[in-house]
Amino acid sequence: MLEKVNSTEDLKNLSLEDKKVLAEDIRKFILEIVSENGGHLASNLGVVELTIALHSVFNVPEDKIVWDVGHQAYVHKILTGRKDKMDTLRKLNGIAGFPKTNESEADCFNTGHSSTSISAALGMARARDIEGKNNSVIAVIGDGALTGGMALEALNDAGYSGTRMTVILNDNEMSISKNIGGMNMLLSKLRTKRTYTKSSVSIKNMINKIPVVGKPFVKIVQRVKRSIKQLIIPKMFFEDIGFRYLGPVDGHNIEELERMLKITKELDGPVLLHVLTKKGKGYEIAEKNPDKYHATSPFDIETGEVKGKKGKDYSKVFGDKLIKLAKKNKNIVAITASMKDGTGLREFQKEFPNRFFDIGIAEQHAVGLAAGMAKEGLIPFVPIYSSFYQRAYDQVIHDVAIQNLPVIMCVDRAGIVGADGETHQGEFDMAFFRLVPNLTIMAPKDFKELEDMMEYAVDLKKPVVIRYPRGGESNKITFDKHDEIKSGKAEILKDGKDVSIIAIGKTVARAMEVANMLKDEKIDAEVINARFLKPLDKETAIKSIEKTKCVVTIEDGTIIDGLGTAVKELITDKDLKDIKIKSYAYPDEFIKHGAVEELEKLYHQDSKSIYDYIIEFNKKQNKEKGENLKEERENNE
Ligand SMILES: Cc1ncc(C[n+]2csc(CCOP(=O)(O)OP(=O)(O)O)c2C)c(N)n1
Repeated sequence: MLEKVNSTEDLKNLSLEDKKVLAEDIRKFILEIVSENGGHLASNLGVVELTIALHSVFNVPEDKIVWDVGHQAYVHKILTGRKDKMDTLRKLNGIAGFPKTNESEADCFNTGHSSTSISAALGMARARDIEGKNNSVIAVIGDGALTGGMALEALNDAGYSGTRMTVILNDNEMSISKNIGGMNMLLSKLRTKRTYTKSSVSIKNMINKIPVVGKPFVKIVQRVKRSIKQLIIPKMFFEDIGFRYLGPVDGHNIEELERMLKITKELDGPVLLHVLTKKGKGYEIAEKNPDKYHATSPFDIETGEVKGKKGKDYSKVFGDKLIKLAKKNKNIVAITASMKDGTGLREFQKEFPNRFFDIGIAEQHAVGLAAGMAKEGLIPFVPIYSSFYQRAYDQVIHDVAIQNLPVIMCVDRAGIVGADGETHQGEFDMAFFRLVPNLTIMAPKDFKELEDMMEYAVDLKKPVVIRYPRGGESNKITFDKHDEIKSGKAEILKDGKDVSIIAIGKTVARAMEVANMLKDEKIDAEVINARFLKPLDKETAIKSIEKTKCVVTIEDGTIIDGLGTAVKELITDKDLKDIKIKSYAYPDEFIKHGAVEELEKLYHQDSKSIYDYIIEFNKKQNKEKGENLKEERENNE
């Protein structure tokens, strides 16, 4: 059936039975693609029928479908003309893992971060009304994403505004792991609404049968009736804030879904359609472990086993070390914004259930909460991915830094992360944290240094940022030397006289690699592991730069306002003369998706590019030196 469907027009011509066959074909197809390329599996398997129904009832691009997070948009991509390119999913220059307006006009809005869809959809609906158009606007949001503050802000506005739009709540009871929080409690009541409605009817009947003796009793009965209704028909939450609530509907029943979607199309004002789906639907291994197959590396379809050995990574090292620290210090607590697996906290939760807080997809709240805890004497560790720390920027400044509170902000997935692309690349954290007063910012060169930095951070009793990359240590360079971490002190890993290479975090290994390559060319590089972006070890940097007169900085982040900028500022501030400086960092643009190694080459951040530059520079310098000598000799003659 999938062969016959190349567009949403083809889909609309299918019978219900054909659509059911199509759903199974799509599942197989997604399984094949994701098992090869890696990607978001369970969420996509869960929305196959929903997406078929949406495209059967609505017409894109006139109608707008905004996918929250956008990780579940593979089915939408398959149905909107990208089927034949799906084998390039998440690859360099291939189909992106998230909606992209520049990829297809069917993608009406870029997403990647959670909880943005209702705001964007409401914006589109208001634009439609002002422009006098008539199209439908739909936000598809998961129950996990609904825990994000921005989604709740948007519901608040949309409900009150009365604007015609539909919010489809795709409720699978899961965020990446089990969903949590008060909103989840409300949804679990709604999920069983039919039974509640039945009991509501019988209770009403019962109350009506009570013989009424006098007016006061009638009033009491009425009040009781109202409060029982509130209690047993929880849909009232959405209705009370201005939405028409429909559902819950079986999200794997295409016929039922289409029927309900047609109703939403006809209704005026904001509608919330509650759809119940199963994450991983149709692939038993993922159904049983939806968290493991939320996002996955390539895997074997038969066994579900992830292909290629996955070694230890920074998140695991972080989680293990945190347990050790927490055993020694009872004030240490951990907070996650719905990412306990990604950030390595699963074991910590088991070990210290009372000192672990999964607070939903709510990065702002995570940091605000940490600030409150720190104020009262706790030491909160808050691991959040670099790109999601963007959400909590004001909380870092307003709640943590101004009050100089000892919150330890661990920036996981810092730097280029690869296949998830521009919304997920962690290229900005050094830049946006560097300008915040009171922050100490560090990045470790390897696992051991991450552990040392965590210990140092606990002792410091001030706000600290520790950034570390996705994945593991360099497999080319290992470090034996680990100087004690001292405030604002860099570490000289190799003495040299020809060029100073100053690097931070993951790129320190690259600096060593380049230095080793340069040895063969008789170029003697000094390698400095900066360790601290802030405070920068100015003394060590100046001493080295004055010796070599040539400095190369390397960092895994944007060119603006990172290590390179800090060293340039130093050279200008100290008025160091005749210094040549070259900074390796990512350009002032959003970095697209592709494998990390490919992107490093593409943006000339790999060892070979740095090596080539230094060789070229050295040649030029030698030539200039030669010419200067020649000139001197001629002048003397
Ligand atoms: C701001 C932000 N924080 C964290 C994430 C990581 N993340 C991606 S999907 C997801 C869970 C989403 O759950 P839900 O909305 O219920 O969708 P489902 O996958 O269950 O369909 C999380 C936490 C993100 N994309 N954006």
